[in-house]
Amino acid sequence: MTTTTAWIRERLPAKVFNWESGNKGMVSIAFPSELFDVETGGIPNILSIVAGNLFGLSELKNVRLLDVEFPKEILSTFPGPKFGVEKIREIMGTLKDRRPHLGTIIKPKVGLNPKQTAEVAYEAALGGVDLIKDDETLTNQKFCPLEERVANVMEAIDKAKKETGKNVFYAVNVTANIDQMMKIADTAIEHNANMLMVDVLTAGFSAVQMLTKDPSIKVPLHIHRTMHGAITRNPKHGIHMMVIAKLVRMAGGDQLHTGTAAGKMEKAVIEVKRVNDFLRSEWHNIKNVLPVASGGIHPGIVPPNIENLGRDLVINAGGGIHGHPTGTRAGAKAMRQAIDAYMKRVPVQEYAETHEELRRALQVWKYQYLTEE
Ligand code: CAP
Ligand code: MG
Repeated sequence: MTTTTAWIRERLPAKVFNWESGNKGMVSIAFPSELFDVETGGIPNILSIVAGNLFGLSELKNVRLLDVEFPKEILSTFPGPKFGVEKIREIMGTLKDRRPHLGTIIKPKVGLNPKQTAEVAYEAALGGVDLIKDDETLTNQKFCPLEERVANVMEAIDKAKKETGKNVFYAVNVTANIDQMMKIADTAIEHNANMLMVDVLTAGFSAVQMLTKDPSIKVPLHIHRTMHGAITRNPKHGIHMMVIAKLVRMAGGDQLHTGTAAGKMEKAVIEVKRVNDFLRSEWHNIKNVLPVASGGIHPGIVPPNIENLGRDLVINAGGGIHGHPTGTRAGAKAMRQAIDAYMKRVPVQEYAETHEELRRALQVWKYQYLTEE
């Protein structure tokens, strides 16, 4: 090409430094750090470079980005989580027993008004959940304006705390157009929101980083990965969840959906474990992240999820709580009882004999043995 220069030819090309032709064409590529603009371009620039046009090249029948490794000087420019697992456990008072946290998604996903949402939240809080979250599709719709919703739900959580003495997080979904997001996040914080949620793949990694970097945001960030299936699901083509997990950790997510060991969503349990182990591991002084298992979970499949995915985990249930025959509060209690049964190493069916809510739940949702595979 006539327009290129000696400097460009010398300094900028990426280099293949390992090619396992036998191994399905596993290739390792080194990109010179000069290629990146981490200060302003950040994660969007990184993705455009390492995960950009190659997926559309007709020469490549299939290509999958399995992992990325960053040098310290690039990682040190990213904020990382403000809280991490230990601080979140400290707030919830679970540092000692280290049981999994129980989360619930307000269901139905959309359609409830702020008052109705708060009533469901109140019941879930009295049932013993640690986290209540908006669903990924609920933001600031007219039938449930965010400002009113946050005010009502935080009031309900405070009322429940007077009865139980227990803290409960409410992850408010502030996913929005980027020029609106900070204003919406500030509104939520003004109404005492104690956690914010972002749909990272639809809003963008830099949206998460913007919230992390803002000194007025002093609450943990719950990261939902809706749309990830379009990118992560095909084992031959796309981007592995490990890449998304690393970028979310760099951008400052404190909790991240990573999949289940038993549930309704497509999964490769070994891969979910690997991603969870990374999120909880030491990584260049970047705080760790609490993985979230979610999707079709009910009390009958709590044991295989904890057994496979560990105790530093949020077990999240929407239908598995609000679908309980005697309502949300009983649904939450049944999930807590299933977690307690596991922590005490008692089979849930046996534990159900002396715990009514769990017994009713197991009549609706079948118990599943510890390991699926
Ligand atoms: C689960 C959920 C979550 C999924 C996301 C849903 O509800 O609220 O968004 O778990 O999947 O809308 O389906 P249920 P993942 O508990 O009622 O199934 O965590 O795999 O990203
Ligand atoms: Mg959802």
